[in-house]
Amino acid sequence: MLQQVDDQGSGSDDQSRASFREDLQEFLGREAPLHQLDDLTKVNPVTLETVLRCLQARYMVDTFYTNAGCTLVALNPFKPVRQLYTPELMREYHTAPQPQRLKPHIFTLAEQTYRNVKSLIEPVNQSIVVSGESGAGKTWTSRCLMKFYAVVAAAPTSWESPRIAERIEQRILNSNPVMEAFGNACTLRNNNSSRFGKFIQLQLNRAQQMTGAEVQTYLLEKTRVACQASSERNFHIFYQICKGASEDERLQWHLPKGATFSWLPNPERTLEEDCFEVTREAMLHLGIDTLTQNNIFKVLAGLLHLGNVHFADSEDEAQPCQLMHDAKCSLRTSASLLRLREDMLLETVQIRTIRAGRQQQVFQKPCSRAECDTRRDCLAKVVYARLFDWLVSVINSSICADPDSWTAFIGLLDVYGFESFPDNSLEQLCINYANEKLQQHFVVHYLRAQQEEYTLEGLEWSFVNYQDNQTCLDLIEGSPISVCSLLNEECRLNRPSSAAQLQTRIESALATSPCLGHNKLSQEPSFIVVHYAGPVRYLTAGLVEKNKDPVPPELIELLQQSQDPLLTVLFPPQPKEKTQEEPSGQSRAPALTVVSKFKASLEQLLLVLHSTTPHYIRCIKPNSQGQPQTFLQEEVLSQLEACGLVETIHISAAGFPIRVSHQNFVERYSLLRRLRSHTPSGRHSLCAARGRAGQLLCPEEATLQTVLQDLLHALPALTRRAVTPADPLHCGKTKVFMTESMLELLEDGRARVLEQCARCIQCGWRRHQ
Ligand code: AD9
Ligand code: MG
Repeated sequence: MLQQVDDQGSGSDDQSRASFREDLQEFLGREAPLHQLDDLTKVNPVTLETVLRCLQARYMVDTFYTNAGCTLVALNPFKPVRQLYTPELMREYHTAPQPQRLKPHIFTLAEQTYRNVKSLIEPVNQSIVVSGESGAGKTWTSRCLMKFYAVVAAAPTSWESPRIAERIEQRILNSNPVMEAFGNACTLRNNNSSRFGKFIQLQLNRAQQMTGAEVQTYLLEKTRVACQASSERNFHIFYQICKGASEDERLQWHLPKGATFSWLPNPERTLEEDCFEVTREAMLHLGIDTLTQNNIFKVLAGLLHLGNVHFADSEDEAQPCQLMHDAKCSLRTSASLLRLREDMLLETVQIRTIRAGRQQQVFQKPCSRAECDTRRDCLAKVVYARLFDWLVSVINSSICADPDSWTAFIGLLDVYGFESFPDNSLEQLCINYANEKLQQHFVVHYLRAQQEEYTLEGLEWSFVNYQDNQTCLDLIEGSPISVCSLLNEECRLNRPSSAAQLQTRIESALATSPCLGHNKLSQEPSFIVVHYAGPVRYLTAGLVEKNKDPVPPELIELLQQSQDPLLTVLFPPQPKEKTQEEPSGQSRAPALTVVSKFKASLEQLLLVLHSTTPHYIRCIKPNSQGQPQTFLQEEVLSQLEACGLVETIHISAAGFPIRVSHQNFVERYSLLRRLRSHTPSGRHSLCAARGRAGQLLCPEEATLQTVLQDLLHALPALTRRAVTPADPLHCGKTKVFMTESMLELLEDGRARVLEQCARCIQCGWRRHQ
């Protein structure tokens, strides 16, 4: 867990934490008008308790957004707050000369991000990273951000796109219900939990209009199709088709009312996410016609019936397992819905084909009951995963803009939040690994990079301690030995090993890692990783198999023979695999494991994020029951500790988020000096910030120095408000650093000069444009 930053080091930490917790109750009980503090950098002193107290005070008066320096904290209201997300409010934030003067909101951050695209901030591409634990509000927030851009960045209506539903912004918004229907599910933590990661790039043209978007997804939790933890559900779409199908469709898809399916647990729970009509409507607008939709739902119904195909233990190992008494009908229905031959479907699940020896001789071996179950599940998972990927590609082809039609993008990242269940497996390991990577991006990009850059640029700066999660990442993905490398090694060696052996291997190979927790109490073989957000126990049983994620080739060959139009697209017939024709003795390259693929995709994502100017929203869950008006201090506290919010506030309070190269600075602001000729000259007093700039001017940059001196003289007359010491501007060795308020002043001044110049023909204003 994150250590509180204190000068005494960690020795006194436990003690101070205990007394802190004792004092907390009393402290929070006191009445204080803290709800009016919009920025946590203004609480005094900035400590966990003051921050917590401020957030609680605001939450209780229905104020859900608070600035925390460079981050925006979003508390989940757990109730509809309609007036907070109206198009009118969006426009208000969009048109405000200084949106940061309005109440903190995701729209302030969204607008700032939008303006950055066009301003001098380098690089132009922007990203908004929405983080927080499961159920904290990331998906909700990203959806609202998309709606904001759909309003403010909409291209003017033209005769070409008369209907609102056909407009690109609307199509982009329509991708949400479709992706959530197929990729979200009800879990113990969240009724609408994202079971995949999503990065959407909103593409903008030179006029800052949204011309398209592109979605990239990360590792769908496909095991959920065939296996759901108790009290959890399958993906929403399965419930939608069972509850929302018409009588006619029920007949076609063999989904009579009241039918029970093993893969459809807890159907009696009705959620607001069970809205089939919304999904269908959105699919239609994305170009997925009714015929194709029906095909998709028919295949899904086929999978549900496949889940009811159960096997009995075989008494004779040489004989295939028999179907359970009532499974014959399910098999027949499933085969007919998937348009497969019933006998082939059964045989492929029951009998394994083994190719061995130099000649790749083919042997057939009946599977045990457990193996039959695994093969059946695998069939469903591979169909669902390919269907999901196909949907994403269809969505992309419907919303993606021509590369020539856009010049910059705003990326929105919404991944599955940190998860810790009583039993965790490879899915949670990947989810939490992704969250560690994002936390590191934040730490590296914002906290460390900011401090290092100040040093390099020769700025005076007092350093703030922060929690670096590199040691945890080393444990998960480091080289040469880490949890991932050990799992991959087991897959490569393909040796039979028990869950207990795997636990021993992990614990002994990684014993020196401070992030490997002690696993004394657990009955089942497992290991503990101490994540930045808390310790998580991972069961070792099944980890290697899940990491291999083997798909027997016979299953794919079976699906390639389906007569179903959709399955034909998902499983096109392939030319004979090359390896089979290779000279005997040459082994094929080992298949990539799940963690290797996931690691590669995360690295790709981080490369993109690093190439953008990032903005951060931290979603916080005020209570784990999803209750409105309930702020559980201990629960919020652990989230604040986990994300290092206090350190962020410390750094932001003293930091200069805007940095511009000398050249860009001079190019953009040297025209401010012209103001002298337009204002009653000689009457400017030195601005309040002059002393600050004076200390920091770099002598070798004569032009820059002149520009700075001149414009600091000019600013008071230029701006509509006084320059104060809270608007510092520092000149480093290669860049100019400033606060957002200083940038605002400069931009304001620039706009006024251009305005004046536009009226003054003599000054040849065109030159400034
Ligand atoms: V997970 O990591 O995908 O499991 P998220 O995405 O962080 O999680 P989500 O956005 O799905 O959480 O929010 C959970 C629920 O909180 C939503 O279904 C809403 O019911 C509720 N929520 C979240 N934000 C808001 C809000 N701003 N206003 C009202 C909200 N309700
Ligand atoms: Mg989500």
